[in-house]
Amino acid sequence: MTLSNVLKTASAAFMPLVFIASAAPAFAHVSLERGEAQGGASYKAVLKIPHGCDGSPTQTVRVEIPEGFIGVKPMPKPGWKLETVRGPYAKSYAFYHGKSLTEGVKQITWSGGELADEHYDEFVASGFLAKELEPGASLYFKVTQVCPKGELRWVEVPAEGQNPHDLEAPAALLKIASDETGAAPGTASITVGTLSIEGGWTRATPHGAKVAAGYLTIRNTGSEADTLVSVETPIAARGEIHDMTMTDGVMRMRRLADGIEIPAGGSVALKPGGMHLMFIDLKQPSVEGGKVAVKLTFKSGATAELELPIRKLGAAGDSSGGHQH
Ligand SMILES: [Cu+2]
Repeated sequence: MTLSNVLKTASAAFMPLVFIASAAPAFAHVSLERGEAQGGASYKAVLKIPHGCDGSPTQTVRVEIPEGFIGVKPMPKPGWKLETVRGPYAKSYAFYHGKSLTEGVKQITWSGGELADEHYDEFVASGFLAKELEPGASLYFKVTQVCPKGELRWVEVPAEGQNPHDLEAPAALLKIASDETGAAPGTASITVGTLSIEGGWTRATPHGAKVAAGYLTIRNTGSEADTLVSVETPIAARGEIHDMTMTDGVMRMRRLADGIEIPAGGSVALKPGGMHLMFIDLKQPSVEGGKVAVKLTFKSGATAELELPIRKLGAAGDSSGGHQH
C-alpha cells in the first residue's frame, strides 16, 4: 500500500490522526547525509536507507548518479555485490590532473545483501561536483530498493513550483550551495585523522598566468610524523610542492620532491616567501572571491580535500613571492 493510499484510506474511514502519525515514520524517505554542498569541490554522497519495502528486507540498492556529479567511485560494502554502469556525461567537465571527464559512473548497484526493515544502513559514493553546476541547482539521486516482496522507487522530482514535501517517494536531493554560504574569505579548514589544515588561501591571477601558489597551515596532533607528498587541483595541469631559498641574493624556488614532513605534535605553515603549493599550467585564471579546490595527499594515505579562497592580486606578501619558472 502506498503512502497516499494509506492517507486516503485513513481519511475515508475517519481514522484517528494518531494512526497517521504513528505510520509516518515507516515512510521516512531515502536521503543524503549532506544535502547541500559547493560546486567545484569533492563530495561524498552518503545515502541513508531508513527501512525496507513495507516490512520486507532490502536486498538491492540502485542509485542513478545525477548529471554534474562526476568522477564517481562507489564504496564497496561487505556482503554486497557491487556493480556500476558507465556512460557519457551531457558535456565535458574539468577534473583533477588537467583532465576533462566526458564519461563516468552513471549508475551504482549494491545487491545480494540483506538489510532488515528494522535496520538502517548507508551506501556511499565519492566524487566531484562539477564547478559548472549553478549555485542553487538541485541534483536528484534516484534510488531504487528491491526487496523479496516489492520494491521502493525514490524517483520523484518536484515539478516547477511544486512543494517537494507533497511527493510520495521523492528522489534524494542535493542542493548546490550558493557562494554566500561558503567558508568565510581567508579560511579553509578541514580535519582528516590527526591532521588539521587551516588558513588556506591562494591569490587571483592575471589572464594568461601560467602558475599560481597556494598557502595553508598543516597541524599534526598525532604521535607519528606524516608527510605531505602531493597536491592536485582541477584548475591546473599539475600541482607541486615548492620551497623558496635565497641563493646569491636571489630568491628562487625549488621543488620539494620528498614533500613536506609534518612532525608529530607539530605544525608547518606554507606561506608567501616560504614553502607553498604550486599550481602549474593553469587552465583558467583564479578570480578574486572565488575558490580553488585542492586535494592534498599524505604519505600515510590520508587525503584532504579543501577549497582555498582566492584573495586579490598582490595580496599579503606577494612582492616577496618572486615566482620564477
Ligand atoms: Cu613555486
